[in-house]
Amino acid sequence: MALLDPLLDGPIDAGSRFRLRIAGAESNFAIALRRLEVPVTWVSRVGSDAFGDLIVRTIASEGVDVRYVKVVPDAPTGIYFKVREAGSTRVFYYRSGSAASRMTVGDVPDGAWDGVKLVHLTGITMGISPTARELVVATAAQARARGATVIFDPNFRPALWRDPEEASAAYRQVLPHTDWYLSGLDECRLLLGPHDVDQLFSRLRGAGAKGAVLRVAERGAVIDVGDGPVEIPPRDLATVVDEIGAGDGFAAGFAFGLLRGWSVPDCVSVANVVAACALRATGDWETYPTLQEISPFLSNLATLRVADLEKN
Ligand code: KDG
Repeated sequence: MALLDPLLDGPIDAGSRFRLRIAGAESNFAIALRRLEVPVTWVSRVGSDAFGDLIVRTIASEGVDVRYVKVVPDAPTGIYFKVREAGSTRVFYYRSGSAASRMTVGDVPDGAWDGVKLVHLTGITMGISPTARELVVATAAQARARGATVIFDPNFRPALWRDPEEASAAYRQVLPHTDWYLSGLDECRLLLGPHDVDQLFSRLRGAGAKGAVLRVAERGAVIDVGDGPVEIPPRDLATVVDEIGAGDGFAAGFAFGLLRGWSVPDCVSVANVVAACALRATGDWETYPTLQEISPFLSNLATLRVADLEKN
């Protein structure tokens, strides 16, 4: 989407000024992972308008492969606004009937699967239209059939659903194909019920997810290691300017570790670092780190392999 990001905190009013940016959960993820030097392809639809053009150009300029993005003349690019007040950020959308909402099974052609090791999908795409929802389920199933790891982040956005139950029922269609379910703890409770962490993990497993990681804001994230949940705290406490985009950065850091075959605690440690970088400015993705920026941190991870160091 195009993002209109306010220059000042406070309610929107006549004369409010905005910076034009671009953002969206999956493209945020794509940029974050690409900055960690992993080849990434992003698939979507944008309108053939100035915003669509800006989105494709910006994402391509980060080195993400955009060859499968469809630029369509019959629907506009979605837009969203942020409002930052009282230390937190709200978003609102103008995306009904957007180009992305026209996505459908078939938008991920066979050629897009060459060499794919990991697929990242979110519940936002499931919320924008029934055809986009089908695409997410079909892509997860296909990824599983092709032996790729599937990461699913529900990214529950209330504006896109009648209620959490509707969203939860949709997400359940993806869980049987999901290797890693990454979600906020509060979000998970909203979707699955007010359970303790152990019960949430067992419900997610019962619904088909092979593994799950629950983010707990400044405390980092909780993982399920079989004999009870374990919290992996972040290295430092981050200064929070704007929290939007942190979850996508977390997912990208986690994916980076998975692709290198690292232990789950190490994957979460990298995820915490990338997420913290997203918090330090108002854009969703602009402050995601490069591989070089985080390599001093990576060299302290317990399972880092010499081969990985040599690659860099
Ligand atoms: O996770 C960040 C996203 O919420 C943001 O980039 C916008 O994709 C977006 C959405 O639908 O809220």
